Amino acid sequence: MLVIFLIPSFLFPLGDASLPLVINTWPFKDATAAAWNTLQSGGSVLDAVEKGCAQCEIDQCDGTVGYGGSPDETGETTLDAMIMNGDTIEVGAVANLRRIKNAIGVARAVMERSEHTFLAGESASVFAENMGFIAEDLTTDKSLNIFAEWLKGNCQPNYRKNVIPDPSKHCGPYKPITTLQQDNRTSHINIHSHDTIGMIAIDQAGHVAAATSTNGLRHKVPGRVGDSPIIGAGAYADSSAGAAAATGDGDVMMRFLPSYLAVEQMRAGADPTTACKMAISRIKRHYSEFFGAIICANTTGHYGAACNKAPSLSTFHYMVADSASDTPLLKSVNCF
Ligand code: SD4
Repeated sequence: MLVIFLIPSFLFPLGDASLPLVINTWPFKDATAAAWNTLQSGGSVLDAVEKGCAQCEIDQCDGTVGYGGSPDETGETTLDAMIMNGDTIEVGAVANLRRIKNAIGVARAVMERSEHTFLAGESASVFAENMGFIAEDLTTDKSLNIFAEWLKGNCQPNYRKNVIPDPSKHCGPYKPITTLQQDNRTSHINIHSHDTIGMIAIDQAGHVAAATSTNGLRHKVPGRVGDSPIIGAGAYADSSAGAAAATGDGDVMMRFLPSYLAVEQMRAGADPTTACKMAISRIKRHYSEFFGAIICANTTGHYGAACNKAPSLSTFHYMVADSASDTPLLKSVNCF
């Protein structure tokens, strides 16, 4: 039985520095434990982040990772995932993956069994099936129910604009209107409808890896890809600097490559908390109310996190396991 202790991060402005280290977004403690146990039993940092994210795919963490969550406009669940080796800067990513539950496993297969970096859509699923992943229906009673309720509520909320019929009142099919209206994007995203797992592992020798896995955004337009599988947006890892992983409104966040920015700030000497804050601040300049958070860790095992204070996010929770704790600890940071 895992015990979780809540420790406010202001008590440790730089975080504890203790390697090895596992850190992940949101209070997904079983994922942290899976990654930590993998490291403890001799697995690599890549194995650790893969196992950690895979645990969330099995557990359907908050319904926002793995099968049976976030049905799109047609009711289908599709998955995005990415894994990055900070030693070699190799990456494997999949987006809009259909029918395969183990998206992070497929991302790793893209990295290790092809010369490519990123596969998307139906063809990514065919690749996965050829690599031995089992094709299954990702729909569950829960996702069917979410979809049915959404249809009953006139397809609200949705992510359409500049179309007829008026998407704020009606379901599609939609057609474009000729004159584009002012973009007054209202975020339909909040702590309940939207999160993802982003994970970093660093071993004693300073090898760094990062990974993400998500089922994206509830009621997304089919084909939509979030920030999670985008290299430098959802996560980034470089064993000469550190790693970062982001969570939140991917449609906005991917425009700023926040994970890459944070890693480069750490390379330039910023401590992880400062690097995380700089990445959030960059987005805030343009989208003051965006929903999002980021975790950062450097190669000495210092870590931090930051989040944007938004109507639905005032405190961000994340998990840490390191040799000082030897068990997953729940951490929190106040958003700014
Ligand atoms: C996305 N950022 O698809 C991802 C997943 C998520 O919090 O929910 N992040 O936008």
